[in-house]
Amino acid sequence: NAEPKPKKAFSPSQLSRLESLLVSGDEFDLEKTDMDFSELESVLVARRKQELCDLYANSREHMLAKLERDISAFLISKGFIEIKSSILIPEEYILRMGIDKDEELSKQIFRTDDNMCLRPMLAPVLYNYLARFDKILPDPVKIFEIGPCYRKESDGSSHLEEFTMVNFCQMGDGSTRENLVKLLDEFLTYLDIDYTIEGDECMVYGATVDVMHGDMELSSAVVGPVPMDIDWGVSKPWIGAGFGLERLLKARHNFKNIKRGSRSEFYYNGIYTKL
Ligand code: ATP
Ligand code: 9VF
Ligand code: MG
Repeated sequence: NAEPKPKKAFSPSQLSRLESLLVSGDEFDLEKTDMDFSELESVLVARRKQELCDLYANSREHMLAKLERDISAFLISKGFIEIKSSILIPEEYILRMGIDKDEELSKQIFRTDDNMCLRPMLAPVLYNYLARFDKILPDPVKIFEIGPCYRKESDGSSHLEEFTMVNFCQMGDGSTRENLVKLLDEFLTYLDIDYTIEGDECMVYGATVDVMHGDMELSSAVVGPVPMDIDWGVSKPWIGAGFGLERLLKARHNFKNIKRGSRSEFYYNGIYTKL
């Protein structure tokens, strides 16, 4: 008739160590387990080492890089041409996107010297490509870019200061809300991620079509034209969407924190590497 062992509370540093080691597939509940710290730690360390060895033996692909390759392949197969532009952009592009000095997003910009900044979004250079390719390529013009973006952020588990965006857009024939929603569905079905669609408002574009995974925004998508198009030399209807790749990974792998799937010194494919 054994009494249940009283649960020993972990110290804050033990809890943080165990939380780093834990992945969503583990069965342990840190609130309820009666295992002691070193027993649990050694089980988790052994599992994580095994998983990293399996990765090394079998795939050797970084999940963020792999997701970028998969998204590129998907969009290229749908007729979008891949762009790689500079991460450093003129600060003036921020203003021209309608983001005034006193706006929240303006305060989030990492500025460098010479009136340049780290891009917080891909849209400005994509606008320039649309304007130039419209004189060269047949209609509709379909383009995309995937790459790092930077914003000063203060809150937690779904925001990174360095994240990866994909922005795809189509200008000209077929730029309807119906085609946008169809493309978003094909994209998320291809990635095998559940989603819902919500209407939202943002200061840059006005009305947006937001793609949600539970409470987390995966994407803001827009049906143009919008008034600022004229400042970018664009005068045809367009549709476009911007997704954060680390948020897609967080949704797909059920990560508690977005940093598990980000560029990181400490996590490799969601696995803590201080083992
Ligand atoms: P939020 O309101 O969640 O801060 P946002 O509406 O400011 O995001 P957008 O400008 O619409 O973000 O950017 C398009 C997409 O880029 C977002 O839907 C999200 O997936 C991703 N994203 C934006 N900011 C971040 C960030 N700091 N960290 C990770 N992903 C981000
Ligand atoms: C929607 C997310 C302005 C014609 C080059 C394409 C879009 C993407 C919104 C992004 C942003 N817009 N972070 O525009 O696809 O710009 O706020 Si275009
Ligand atoms: Mg948004």
